[in-house]
Amino acid sequence: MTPSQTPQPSLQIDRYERGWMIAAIVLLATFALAVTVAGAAMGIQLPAPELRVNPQTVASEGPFAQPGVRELAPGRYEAYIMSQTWLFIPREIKIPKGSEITLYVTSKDVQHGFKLEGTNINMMVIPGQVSRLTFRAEKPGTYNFICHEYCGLGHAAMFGTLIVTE
Ligand SMILES: [Cu+2]
Repeated sequence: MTPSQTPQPSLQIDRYERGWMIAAIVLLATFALAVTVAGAAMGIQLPAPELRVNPQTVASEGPFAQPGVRELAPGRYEAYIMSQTWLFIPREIKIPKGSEITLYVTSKDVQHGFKLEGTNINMMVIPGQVSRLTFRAEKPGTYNFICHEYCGLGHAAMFGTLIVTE
């Protein structure tokens, strides 16, 4: 018998190892399913980098030169929000209940964050990039948006308010 003809033992996997391998595969499949359901059925979106801007000129040219809310159509709004140490411009946004607002946020200095409290609107604000998410205002009320990325001494005071009116 030459070495190549030696019968190969079949692959033996320990019972516990097999169990953990199956558990890991089931877990991955569950996560993939959860992400698919969240994206397709529950409208959960990833904050996408919308476009690139020059942080040195973003405050003086383009849509962020006049930050604020614009009405695109009845019930459809967009807001351009400028983040800088340590405030959001504009500080207050007002939209009626039932409308939809697309938020475009950028920073002209350091990295900030944007979280709309009580909702799943949460994104990083990175100089040179514009982050975008869409919020549907279903419940009237006052929602604060806060910076959640430590940006210096005044970070704790960096917030604004989105008011959903009746
Ligand atoms: Cu901050």
